[in-house]
Amino acid sequence: MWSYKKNLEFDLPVTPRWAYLRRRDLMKGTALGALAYWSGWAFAQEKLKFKSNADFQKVDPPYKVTDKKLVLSYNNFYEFSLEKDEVVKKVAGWKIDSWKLEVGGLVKKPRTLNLQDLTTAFELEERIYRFRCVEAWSMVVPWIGFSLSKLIESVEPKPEAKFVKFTTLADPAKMPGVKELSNYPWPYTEGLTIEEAKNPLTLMVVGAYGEPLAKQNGAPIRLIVPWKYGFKSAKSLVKIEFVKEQPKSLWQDLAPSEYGFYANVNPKVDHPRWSQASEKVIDGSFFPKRIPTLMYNGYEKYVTGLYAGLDLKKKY
Ligand SMILES: Nc1nc2c(c(=O)[nH]1)N[C@H]1C(S)=C(S)[C@@H](COP(=O)(O)O)O[C@H]1N2
Ligand SMILES: [Mo]
Repeated sequence: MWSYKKNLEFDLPVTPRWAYLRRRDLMKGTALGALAYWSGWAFAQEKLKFKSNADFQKVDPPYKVTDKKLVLSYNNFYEFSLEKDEVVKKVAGWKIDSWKLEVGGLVKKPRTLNLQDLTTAFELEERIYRFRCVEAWSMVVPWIGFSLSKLIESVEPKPEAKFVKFTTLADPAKMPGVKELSNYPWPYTEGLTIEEAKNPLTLMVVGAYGEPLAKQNGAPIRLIVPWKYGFKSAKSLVKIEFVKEQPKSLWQDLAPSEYGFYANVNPKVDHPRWSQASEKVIDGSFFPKRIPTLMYNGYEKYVTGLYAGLDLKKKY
């Protein structure tokens, strides 16, 4: 048995390396692009004094980066299919090239980002995050994106803005799940408090594994909130709105007894139908390992300040 405690000694269960990527150069695949990529990487590492990735790879299973092939083929994306292995096939004919992300609501400077803006308007970084689905499985993924806080700053929320509502695409013509699951309250929506949205861990993701985000992972842009159950990390966003009241998500609407607004990873509070005390590591094996689940998915020290008044034995 490996010792779990040992892992907690790592300063960050997040990324040991944050890289500031110049994606356009990188995507061109030029030598210069590669140089910018790697020098940016080294620079960030030095500045932030994180542990090198080589060390990181030696630690026990929960921190091993998940094989890219698994992240690309084991997906929850109900707009396409309820079957995890079907999503990758069903996104094949779906086109995302005329994408628009609208940012508005209670803000002074609403804006609309087109596909190119998504990867150029803000500095991109790579972060390796643990990812824990409410279904009690987990992965570790090297995402590329920008801090949502930067986008929030740029639109200047009004003081009345207390929550952020995220809306994702629901196109019945291109997304078979939207048509088939006709009792679902589409579109898929999610919400955060404005403090959660501004937390430095909250990422707007446009890539993974050094490449643009795959459609099955929520291209061209998705949310990643690593201390919450995976369903909060909405894929293929078309709208971000600043609102006064707590927004109701698709899952709260569909199954309020099972899915709350906060949905913070919490090993002490079970799902009504299964335990949340441990999780299956998605490693491609027939009998995957189970590891203990950590409070806030291991990101406790970054987020506890957000939940000072909450009783952690209760479901939210
Ligand atoms: N629009 C949308 N976003 C979504 C979902 C979905 O069905 N539709 N599933 C959620 C759930 S339950 C999980 S676990 C993650 C899965 O992300 P991945 O397939 O990239 O691992 O996406 C989340 N975001
Ligand atoms: Mo999930």
